[in-house]
Amino acid sequence: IDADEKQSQKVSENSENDAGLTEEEVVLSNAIAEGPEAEKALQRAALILRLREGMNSLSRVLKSIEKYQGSVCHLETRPNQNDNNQLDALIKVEMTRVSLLQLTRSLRQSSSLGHVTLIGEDNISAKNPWFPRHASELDNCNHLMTKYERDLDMNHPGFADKEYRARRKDIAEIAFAYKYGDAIPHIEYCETENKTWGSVFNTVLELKPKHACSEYCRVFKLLQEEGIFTAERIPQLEEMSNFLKRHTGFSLRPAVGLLTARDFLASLAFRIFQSTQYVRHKNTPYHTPEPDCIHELLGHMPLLADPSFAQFSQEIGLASLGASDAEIEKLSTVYWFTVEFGLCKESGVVKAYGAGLLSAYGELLHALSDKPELRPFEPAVTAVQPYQDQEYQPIYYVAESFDDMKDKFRRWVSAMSRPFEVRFNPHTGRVEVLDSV
Ligand code: HBI
Ligand code: FE
Repeated sequence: IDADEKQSQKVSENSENDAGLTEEEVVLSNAIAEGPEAEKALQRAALILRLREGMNSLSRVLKSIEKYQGSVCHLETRPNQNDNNQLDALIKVEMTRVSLLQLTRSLRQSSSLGHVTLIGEDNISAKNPWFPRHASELDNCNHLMTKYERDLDMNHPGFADKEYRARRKDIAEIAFAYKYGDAIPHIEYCETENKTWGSVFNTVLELKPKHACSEYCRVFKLLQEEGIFTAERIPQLEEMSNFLKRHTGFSLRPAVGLLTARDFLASLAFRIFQSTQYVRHKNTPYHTPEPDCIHELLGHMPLLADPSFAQFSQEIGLASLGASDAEIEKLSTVYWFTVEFGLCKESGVVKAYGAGLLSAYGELLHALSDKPELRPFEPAVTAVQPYQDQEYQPIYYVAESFDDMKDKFRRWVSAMSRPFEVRFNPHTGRVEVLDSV
């Protein structure tokens, strides 16, 4: 799963505003109201532009940026979906506020001349970043990775299957319509879908006693006893959510597909897991290029009912709120090597706890064979480890225990550059911000 995530991450995290590509009136949100010091300070901003004359427009835009003494920190373009002669561009610039104001004014004027349209801009200010303060605001945190945004990708196993695509569309509608506080809609899974679940369920059933960590096995058994985990039917997200609430206060909300790391991690801060509700294609029961509900239910849910693991998950989420893009990248790498592909030790024996392992037996057997390299989990090191999302991992990180992992993670996070701290208040369900500078 999570294929091509790295490549698509940057585009999607920043091109949120282009969803409908409406040419809305853009207002520069930060007025120059903070005195001469603030005026001199460099600030970053992301501009999203439609280049009506392709590369020609691009060079004109770059010249304007230069004219206002800005520097370009990041630039990417892609052909416009409706008109291939036009380009959509994301340009991150660094410049003073005054210059930025002048630049955006000039770009808006160019818009009227026709060669470029300023679709959106976002002042990336380290001082005042937006992030959700309450779970209800997660209604705004469901941006998809672009790869699967519209229709299924050509290499997707379900690409040529009309019926499958229609099914995916119906289930996607439910997630799009979902709002905080709603009950998670019931999905009537068909026989084929339940059969696919059954195949994966039975392999997990067979492999877990030997290879899964004790926390996973403990909750798995509970889920069986409650009749939620059976080989016959896919559990409903609503019943699973209620189960989790009783054990750790975690709950679920339906997600349309692979979300951006920032949005996905933010929900964890509120002990909410954004879970897909659709099922992988029937022809590839043991593989899915993106998360599906079989992966979420069999891989993630059991451990979210474990108190120590739930705490660790929430702390990754809290660390992500208001973090810089570079830090989000590190946090999602830590997430990758722990929540998705983590191994741990139990009386000297290595076991799996990562969801990507526990819901995919091929990689599970590979991880616990003598082929990959195993290293001790060390956040600072793990966070910068390049990773594989197309083939099995060559390296895995092994935790001593969930508590140890959490302690190490906490120590590492406290050294992050964020100029404030956050705390989750369980009584109000709100994230409180504590200024530390
Ligand atoms: N989105 N729906 C969904 N499910 C995930 O498991 C998921 C995601 N987006 C990103 C992600 N996982 C991770 O790989 C990290 O980048 C946080
Ligand atoms: Fe996952």
